[in-house]
Amino acid sequence: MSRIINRRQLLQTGLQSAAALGVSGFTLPAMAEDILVGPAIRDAERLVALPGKVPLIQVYDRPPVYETPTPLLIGKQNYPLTDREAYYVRWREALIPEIKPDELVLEIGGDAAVNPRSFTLAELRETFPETSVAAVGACKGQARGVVHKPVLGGVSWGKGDVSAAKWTGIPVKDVLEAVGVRDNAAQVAFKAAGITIAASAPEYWRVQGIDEMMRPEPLLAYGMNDGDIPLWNGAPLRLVNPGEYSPEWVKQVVRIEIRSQPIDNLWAGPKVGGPDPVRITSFVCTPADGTLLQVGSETELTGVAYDSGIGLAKVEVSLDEGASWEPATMEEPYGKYVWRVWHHQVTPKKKGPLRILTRATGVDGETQPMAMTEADIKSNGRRINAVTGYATYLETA
Ligand SMILES: Nc1nc2c(c(=O)[nH]1)N[C@H]1C(S)=C(S)[C@@H](COP(=O)(O)O)O[C@H]1N2
Ligand SMILES: [Mo]
Repeated sequence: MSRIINRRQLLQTGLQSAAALGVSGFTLPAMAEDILVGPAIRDAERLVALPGKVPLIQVYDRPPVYETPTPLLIGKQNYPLTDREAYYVRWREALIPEIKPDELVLEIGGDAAVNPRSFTLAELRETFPETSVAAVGACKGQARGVVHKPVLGGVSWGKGDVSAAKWTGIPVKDVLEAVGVRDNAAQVAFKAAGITIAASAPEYWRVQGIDEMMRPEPLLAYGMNDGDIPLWNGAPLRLVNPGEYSPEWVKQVVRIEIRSQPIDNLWAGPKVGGPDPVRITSFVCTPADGTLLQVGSETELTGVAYDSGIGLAKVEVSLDEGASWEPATMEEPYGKYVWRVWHHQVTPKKKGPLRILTRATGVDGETQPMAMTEADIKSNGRRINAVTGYATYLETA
């Protein structure tokens, strides 16, 4: 379902929608005549399949915003990565074009580029070395729809606005160096192909600092889990920045600008983006929230834990609100930037609601805070990793 609302209606109801789309923090410019957006419709019980995807939790249908049910996060095809068909989906575009790999032309320019030029995908693949990296892609505001009452602003996500995949592509750095970076370069801006839901800002741009983009990790990816990237996840070319939150991982990149000045664009915001490392986080994937367990019978919890690439030392589980913790069994790491799967056996002793807390600790001693901080709440949970926020609620009979 979708609808077009006018400016007056936008003022009445739309600002909430705008906030729900993650544009809170920006005042919509006076030119914003229309914003094309459906109502927030998240219902964890209602799964909808996009073409080529398995049924996911539909948070919005327009623009497409779908979260992965936690039991599907750890996939089968490239264990423990998420299957391509189950990887979560998040767009601000009202119009998402289908671009075939041989149709893509990537333009590179900007006032701080020495030799602006364009590349076809074939030229990119011939010119630059291919590399792969497996990484967790975590939306900011992960789980924000379930961590706090009253519900925080922004997209009301559950826990599944995160996934893991192996991305194949070419280092951004190599492409920037080939074009030439002037000394006054401050930021790199990435533009998507589609048209956004905001009439005042139809182009979708995101920016990263030049230093951030000259690191070896950021990739322009054209492959996912040894196959093609699904349209919904940004085919034919997307930015991937391992270890960093994924709002800047622009999908369907068609233009890159190396700039001396910040770009004026609603979505890019006034600031130069990054670095923005993923905070240490853990939660239970199976059984799913709400599952009914039998008192006295053993159940295996399986979950994930991840950070920005520093490394995990342990994951612990508490059945008594954090009074005592038991260590979970961790699987071997798959890669520095990917989650680690862990397991833990529990035997519920009494009937009723059961709240399970999990806590990951890094090799540097960094751990998840028990509760959300004021700063977390003020920022609408944009980088939330509180233990109580990711609690799992089960029922026992
Ligand atoms: N073109 C485009 N790229 C985008 C976005 C978008 O709205 N449009 N959203 C960003 C955000 S906020 C997230 S969390 C990730 C989601 O990637 P996914 O849809 O592959 O899960 O894409 C990023 N790249
Ligand atoms: Mo996001």
